[in-house]
Amino acid sequence: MISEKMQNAFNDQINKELYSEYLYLKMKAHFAELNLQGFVNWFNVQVQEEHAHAMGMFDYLIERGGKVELSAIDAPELKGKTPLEIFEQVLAHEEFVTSRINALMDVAEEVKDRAALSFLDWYLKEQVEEESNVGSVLSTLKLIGEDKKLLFSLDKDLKTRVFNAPVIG
Ligand code: OFO
Repeated sequence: MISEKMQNAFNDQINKELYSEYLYLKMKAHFAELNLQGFVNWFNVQVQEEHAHAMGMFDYLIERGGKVELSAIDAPELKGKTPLEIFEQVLAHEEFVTSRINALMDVAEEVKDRAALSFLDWYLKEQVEEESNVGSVLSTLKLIGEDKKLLFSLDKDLKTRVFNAPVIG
């Protein structure tokens, strides 16, 4: 049986993953307004990934005999309008999520929950990949600057991203 402290930490992270899904949905809608369909696709994949991250923890908590507690999801806010500003926000958000996964692992260590530690290892690796993916789009956006032709070419590239349902844990 999972400890109450570990259970609460997982429930808190489920909320954060669902917030991530919500934030990326907001960004998807923003790019739909700009009619940048490749960006829309990129965020659509991101939304599905975040949902999978939340559900991975949701199912794990149940498997461990814990209780899922769903709390209110904050309304997401955009901190800018341009693709560059949006991706700066995405990177900052992913760095925040990485810090929360680390904090969750700290709790697992504290309560000596080795099973949870091993489960969370997948999330830690996923965060490295997430930060790297986002960082790569951000670097391209910095190179593009104000060049609209290059922006449309990036938009075309982002259209090719596909969602592969992750095998978590
Ligand atoms: Fe769940 O990885 Fe992004 O936030």
